[in-house]
Amino acid sequence: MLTYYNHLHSQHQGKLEMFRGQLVPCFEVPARVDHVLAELKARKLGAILPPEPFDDSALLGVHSQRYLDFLAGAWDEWVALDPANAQRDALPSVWPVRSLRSDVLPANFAARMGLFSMDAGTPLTEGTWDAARAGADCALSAALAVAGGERAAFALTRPPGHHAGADFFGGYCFVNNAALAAQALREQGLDRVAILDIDYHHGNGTQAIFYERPDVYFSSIHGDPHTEYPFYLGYADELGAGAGLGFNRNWPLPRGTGFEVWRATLQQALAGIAEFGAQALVVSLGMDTFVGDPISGFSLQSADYLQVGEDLAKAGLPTVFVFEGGYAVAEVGTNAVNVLQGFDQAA
Ligand code: OKP
Ligand code: ZN
Repeated sequence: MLTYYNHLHSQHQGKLEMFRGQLVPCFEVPARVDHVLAELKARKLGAILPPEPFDDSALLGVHSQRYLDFLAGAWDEWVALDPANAQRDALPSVWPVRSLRSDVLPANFAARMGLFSMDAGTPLTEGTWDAARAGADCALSAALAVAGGERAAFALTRPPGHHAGADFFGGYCFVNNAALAAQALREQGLDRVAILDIDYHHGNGTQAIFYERPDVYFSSIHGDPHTEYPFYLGYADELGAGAGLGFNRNWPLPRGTGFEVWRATLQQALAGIAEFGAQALVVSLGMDTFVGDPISGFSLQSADYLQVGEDLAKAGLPTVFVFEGGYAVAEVGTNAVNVLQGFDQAA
């Protein structure tokens, strides 16, 4: 397994997120990726490389120009409001819900924070853009490696990406790395690309980006959005729209779901991907399905992840793994690398 490691990931280090009326310490911390990196090295899973640099235009296949411009300049705008802001992260507090306009770009910074976001749990920090931008390079590098003949590659990066849409951040995500990888595979000449999202949370951003497209099939197994974040997307009746109808599948499962049911669902999702005729697979690899995850509700055990990797390998597709969630920090390295090792060991 070839790994592209985001050496700038720790530039994004949120302090506090809004939760039940309080600001609480962020769950999405740099140590998550540090543990995965350490475990990859300990098990000698393969080369660990810095990403190739890609031009900013590579992000435009997935994100809007005005959103990327906002992200790139947001920190400086935030500090310009008040020099004391340099000591605290930026969080949104107002949003254009139904009946309010999102076509107008307000001059007010708080108004634009809300326009380009979906929750108050995703702090934007001094280094957020640099970290997220380098993460995009990792995802694109992994996709190009796989398009060039590698069996698999892993984009080891944070912040995660699958909640980020074409023009919004949220759910700890800013740049949609999995979507960038899928789009890059398409541009490398693969006609049919599948994204399998196995993070505990529905990949609403990825789904939305490809919802009307028949060339990128999106399938997600996740906690039922009736009770779990992101709440407003991820239901089983979301099958795609327009030309994309039939190319989106959601597999919501109740809190408490264990490996037996989860794995049977994985087999169904993989059957759909096979039927689609995918030529390459992008896996949004969230490790928050783990029983010990502090913000999630499934009960997979560490050893189960070896089996997950093996099951993914049986799809027989060139595969890009993109790191997403997983907040049981002490175990996230073991669990993530179990998936990758299970994949590598399956012939
Ligand atoms: C990101 B990814 C916990 C609130 C959780 C957002 C969850 C984002 C998960 N106090 N809110 O999919 O792992
Ligand atoms: Zn998650």
